[in-house]
Amino acid sequence: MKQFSNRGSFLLIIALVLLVISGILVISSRFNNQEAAKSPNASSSSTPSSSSAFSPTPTPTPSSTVTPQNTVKAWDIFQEYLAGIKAHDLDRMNKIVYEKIDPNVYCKDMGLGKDACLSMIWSVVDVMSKDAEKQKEGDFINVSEDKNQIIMATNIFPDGDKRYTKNHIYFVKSLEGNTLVLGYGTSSWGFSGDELIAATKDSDGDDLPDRDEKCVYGDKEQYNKPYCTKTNPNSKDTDGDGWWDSIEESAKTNPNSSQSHPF
Ligand SMILES: [Ca+2]
Ligand SMILES: [Ca+2]
Ligand SMILES: [Ca+2]
Repeated sequence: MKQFSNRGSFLLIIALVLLVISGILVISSRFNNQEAAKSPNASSSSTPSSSSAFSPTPTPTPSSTVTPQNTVKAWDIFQEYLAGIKAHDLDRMNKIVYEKIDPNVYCKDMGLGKDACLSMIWSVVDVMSKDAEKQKEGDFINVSEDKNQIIMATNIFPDGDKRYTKNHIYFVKSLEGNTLVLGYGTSSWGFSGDELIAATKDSDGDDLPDRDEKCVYGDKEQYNKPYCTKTNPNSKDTDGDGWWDSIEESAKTNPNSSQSHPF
């Protein structure tokens, strides 16, 4: 899964490993960058408090909400995913993630055998899950869903010394109607006020800041640039294939090509 944390270098490290691990990590790579500064520890983000939530951007209005095709809530699926990690049960985890992990091929390029590969995978994913386990369903108040995908996100909230954080969980729905975890991540910013508002403005509500879509950044966002998506900041689905820009970016499909999509 993904884990992202600050958009600083620290996450980059974690994200790289995690990305390898699964689609969940994918999300993190995107979220990681918006902060300029040092990287906080990915697992150090505090649980958001709705009472202290600071939302510099309007809460996205859920777009075309539909009844999920299966009766299991997305949040419960995410908890099952975390339980699979906690139990170090790869089969259990793979049943509900978008990007399956096969330890026989996953670490091939690293020259690791199956056992060493699994050990590496769990060591990385455990860090993410420990942070994710602290999250509360009620904090993910920004929910967008349609027939293909679900985005759950918290508001942006103060998180330590001059830092602001937002947590995100992405899901995609398979052709069979199963909801799969695409990624979990944390975005952090090391600045506030007008700079934070400008950096996090999301005109189309696809959970990608305008700046990431337009690839135009402020002075304190030097780490963002590798994550620019070159997508339309006024359309959740730039290529019109039914999959939102942020989902495609996390799933590693091309948000600018209707021929490329998760399913
Ligand atoms: Ca956007
Ligand atoms: Ca967009
Ligand atoms: Ca699309």
